[in-house]
Amino acid sequence: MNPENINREFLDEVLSGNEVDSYYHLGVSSDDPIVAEMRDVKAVVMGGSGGRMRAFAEQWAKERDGTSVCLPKEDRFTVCLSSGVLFASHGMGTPSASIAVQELMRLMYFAKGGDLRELEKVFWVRVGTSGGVGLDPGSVVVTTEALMSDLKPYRVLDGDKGEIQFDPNFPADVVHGILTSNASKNFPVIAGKTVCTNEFFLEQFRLDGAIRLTTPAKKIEWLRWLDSQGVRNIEMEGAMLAGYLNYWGFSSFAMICVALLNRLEGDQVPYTPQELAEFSDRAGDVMFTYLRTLFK
Ligand code: R2B
Ligand code: URA
Repeated sequence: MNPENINREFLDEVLSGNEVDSYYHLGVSSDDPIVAEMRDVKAVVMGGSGGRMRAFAEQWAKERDGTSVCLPKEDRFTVCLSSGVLFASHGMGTPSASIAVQELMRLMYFAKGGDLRELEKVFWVRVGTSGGVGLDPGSVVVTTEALMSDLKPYRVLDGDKGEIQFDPNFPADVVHGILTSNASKNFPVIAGKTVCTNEFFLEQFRLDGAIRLTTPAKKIEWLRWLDSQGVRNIEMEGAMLAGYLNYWGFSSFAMICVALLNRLEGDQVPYTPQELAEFSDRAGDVMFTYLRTLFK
């Protein structure tokens, strides 16, 4: 961990009981009894949709002969504690997901009593959907590096003083572990770079938005450039996720996304809810296969 990058000025006041931390968007506070039950959490699994996270938590509880308890306030995010794993939704896009990730990091710091050796053992993973770059729909991508649409790392504005940049890398040993534990799946599971955009239509060079700022030729040029740089898929949260987890110095985290379509062939996501669920389940399947190896 990087203790110098952890906001201990605030977080240690909470630990010592001088302050109560309200994880406002998660709907829980540091003095809530359920937080004490999170002491043994080994993994935080995140995904965009609350319904999917709740279903994952129930699936995990059943598999582990345990129970799943979800926090009562679900109007922003759904968070369920299930047999040593926290399943949490983060909504769509970096602004939403950054709130979930920061509150979950604070929550884990408190739940682990500020013990950095215990905190470091927590495995973080985002399971999601994406647009593939030159991939067959249904392929699963394990991200090696997540960059913004200009292939530069995640940045936040520093007022009028420029930008602050974050580390875009995902730990290579975890990527390797996910690939090897999933070697016998009957669909492709590959490693590659991921582009993380701030917009589903404009920054992903779609031709089917209400607003269109690109042309078919410019879109293909951007996608071919991504392809030539080793980018395999496009989504909307990964660069921030890698950046924030690297900032605190976590060493075990990943992003696993199914490609719903090949962007070189189109922009629309034309599937029925059932087909979509089947594709999304593949990312969950890959995640659970790896998660089980951590609970052996
Ligand atoms: C993938 O899919 C969502 C947009 O449809 C977004 O949250 C993402 O990263
Ligand atoms: N999610 C994205 O961000 N882009 C896609 O094309 C599909 C899912």
